[in-house]
Amino acid sequence: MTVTNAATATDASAGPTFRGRSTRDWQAADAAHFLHPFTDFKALAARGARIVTRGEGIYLWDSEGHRILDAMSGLWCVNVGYGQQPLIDAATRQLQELPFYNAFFQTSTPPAIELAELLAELSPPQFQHVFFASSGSESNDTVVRMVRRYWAVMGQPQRQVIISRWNGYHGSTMAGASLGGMPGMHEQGGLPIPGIVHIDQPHWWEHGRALGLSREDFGLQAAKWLEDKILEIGAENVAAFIGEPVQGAGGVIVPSETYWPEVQRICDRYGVLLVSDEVITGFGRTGHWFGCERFGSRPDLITFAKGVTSGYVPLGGVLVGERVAQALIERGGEFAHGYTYSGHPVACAVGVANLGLVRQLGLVERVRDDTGPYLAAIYRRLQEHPLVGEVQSCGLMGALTLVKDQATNEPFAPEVDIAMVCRGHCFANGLIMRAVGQRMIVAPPLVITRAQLDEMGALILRCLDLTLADARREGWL
Ligand code: PXG
Repeated sequence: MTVTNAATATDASAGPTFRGRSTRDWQAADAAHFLHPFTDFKALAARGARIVTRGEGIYLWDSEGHRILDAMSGLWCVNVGYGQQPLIDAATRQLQELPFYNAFFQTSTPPAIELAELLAELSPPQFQHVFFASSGSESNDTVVRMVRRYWAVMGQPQRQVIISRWNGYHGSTMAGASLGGMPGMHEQGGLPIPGIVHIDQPHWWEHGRALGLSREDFGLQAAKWLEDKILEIGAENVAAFIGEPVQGAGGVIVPSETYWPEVQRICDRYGVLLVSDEVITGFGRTGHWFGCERFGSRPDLITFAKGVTSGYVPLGGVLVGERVAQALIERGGEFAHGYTYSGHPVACAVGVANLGLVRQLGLVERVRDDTGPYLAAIYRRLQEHPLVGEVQSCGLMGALTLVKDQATNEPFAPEVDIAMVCRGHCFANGLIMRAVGQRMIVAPPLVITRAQLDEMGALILRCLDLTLADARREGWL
């Protein structure tokens, strides 16, 4: 399949139209008025955005009629795939019955209550309460407010500092971007805000190999960086540690098995709250309801968003473990925090329908026992490709690192953005895959079948071949 770059089409008016407008027309209006997230506005305006018009299952269609296999589930969120009727029905019914009411004025709505009840049932046993927001970023702002409030209520108000990791991602608000460890984000806006410090990530390929450590020993070493930081700051000043069980936006960094149990031990030892940011790893992505269950930690708080509604409508929140919840309930008085849309009835109704469908289809077990191991096997085969260095997968998240020399794992020269070249081929061949640094990553919808995983694997292989041909032609090898 070939994709026309509509920005270069000579006679776009003769091409297909969507809602009466040509692709060129949609692109012009987009460039004139829509500032896209994480985008170089000028470069996109010159190129023209791809206009995505429809979705069904794991596939998308653009305004030119091309079918695209969405191996990123939208943006790590469309876990049940596109076009699921139970979610559409739940939203429609709720929009008709009660599209909005707030939860501030001593009021509640049935969908918010039902979803809170369901989340308590599906999450690890220490979670009986939830605070709702509308996105992962907002939820992490709630985390910062809540852990500091907890320590104030507990008579230790000096416990303010939150420790997180470089190359972690926790959102784009002031607190979210500060918790995140993306230097490019910190540079824009004077971040991080006070009281947030970072340690290195548990990325063996990046940090452990050079130290000459086995993966297991490196996991312990990476956890030790947390202990060192707690001791440096003084445990009496540390409120919490936050991390993603598997770093998503950072490039699907799967930690060693030794990492999270040791992090748990350290948090326990110093009384530090543990926050598991499960915006990506929640609701089945790792083959477990929550990534913390896969990796053996017992967090005090869990951040969630994305997969709770499969992205059909915005919803996020914080699962609050009983240690924190009981302190806030029994001793906290009013918690001066909340959003207009905390517990939004339409979003919560879709959440209930979505999690019900995940359960009904047995998607968590399917990822754990069937499609997750199947993806791992496909990735093991891709490792034979000459461009591929490290391969990692966990449930339905996968990453391959592109290298110049497979024998030595030598990376490409910094000026060669090899992953972006590969991503370009994916784009042109009807596959959506993300490029992060030198890594190519996937996180397909949890409804993907074995046959569709084969189709995805074949497309990835074709795009790797095309990238290799480019590298040979351009003399990058
Ligand atoms: N925490 C984690 C772990 C995330 O992955 C957020 C918080 C923030 O969620 P909201 O809903 O505020 O975006 C995220 C979001 C990417 C990419 O390029 C990843 C995310 C968002 C946008 C892009 O991989 N993750």
